[in-house]
Amino acid sequence: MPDPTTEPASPRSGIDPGARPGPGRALTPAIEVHLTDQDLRDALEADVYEGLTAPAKHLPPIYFYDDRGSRLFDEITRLPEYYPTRAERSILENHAKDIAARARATMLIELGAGTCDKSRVLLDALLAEGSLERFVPLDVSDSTLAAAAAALAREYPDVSIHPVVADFHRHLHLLPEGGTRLFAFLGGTIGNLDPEERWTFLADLRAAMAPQDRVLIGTDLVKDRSDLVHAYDDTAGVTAEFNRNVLRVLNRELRADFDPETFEHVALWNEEDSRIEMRLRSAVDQTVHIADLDLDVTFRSGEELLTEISSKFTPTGIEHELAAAGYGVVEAWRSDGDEFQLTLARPLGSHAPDRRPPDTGWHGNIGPEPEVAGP
Ligand code: AVJ
Repeated sequence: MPDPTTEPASPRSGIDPGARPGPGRALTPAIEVHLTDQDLRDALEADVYEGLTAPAKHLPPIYFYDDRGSRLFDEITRLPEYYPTRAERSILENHAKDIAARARATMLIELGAGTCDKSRVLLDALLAEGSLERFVPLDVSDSTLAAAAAALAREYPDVSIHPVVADFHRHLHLLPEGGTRLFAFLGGTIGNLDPEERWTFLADLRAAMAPQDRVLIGTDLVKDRSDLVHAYDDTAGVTAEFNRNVLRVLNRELRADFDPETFEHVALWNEEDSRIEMRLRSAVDQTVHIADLDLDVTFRSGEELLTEISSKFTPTGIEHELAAAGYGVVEAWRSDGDEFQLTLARPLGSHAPDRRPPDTGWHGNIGPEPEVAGP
């Protein structure tokens, strides 16, 4: 990996940064780019090669989200079975004022902002609090960000909108500094990370934070296992299509020849690691060719490909994991029925913790990848 401190930030839209829209002027915001199309392409090739040649096949969940995948995810958020989005939104709507009063942020930085849907609730509250000057949505997708930023610039003419195309695993130290920042990591996306990845992410963020900065994290909570499984295996089959969509993405981007219909959607609750796992199970013995990687991948009938983990947390676990990464909980808010939690945390101590994860995460030991071999 190149040293990120030497990576140039190139304004992609061609707008002179010196002529950026100030308060009261709603022009198309210039985008700060730390991640190029070539970086994304390199990562895709490396991730897919590594994941599909591993003994227990796996793919990172980020590749679900092309245009079709993003639309399917949007549909998921409206399914009767999928409670997390509604639960998080209800917390935001009920407590945005408290969050804003606690954070008093001049800058809201949203990690994995996507369409910036949820940002508006926080933006409104921080504006009402009278502190907000700037909004920095961060995402890996420049097209999504550009559209969202343009809309926000029109809706919030008094807020400086500063979209950043970057990867929150690598570029946290390159984000705008100064004032009082509120980092928001919503949607339960942190649940896609395993305990070690969470520790690394939290420690990186901690290292980038000033004492007055705060972070707001959305986490799905442990609950009845059948409610959990149904949220990831809906009767309309939308989540199944979303899961299989990653194969369509590989077909298009890497000239692979997956037949998505030969893979069954599997959602299971892994009790030991406290997470939902989505997998694709090959219904037949088959060999898939991935032309751009010059790679043949064989699947035995029944063999499973791990496509996503979605970790579920307990309030104490969240507190412990935050403490291990150098944070103290300021306040936590839960939705009705304790389905979901938003936690506001602050950096503790004068510097970041050791660059080494602790032995235990929010759920005990960091174990190896689960067995996903077929019968
Ligand atoms: C966007 C990662 C929070 O884990 O619940 C929804 C993605 N996957 N249904 C989640 C997802 C299947 C979602 N996150």
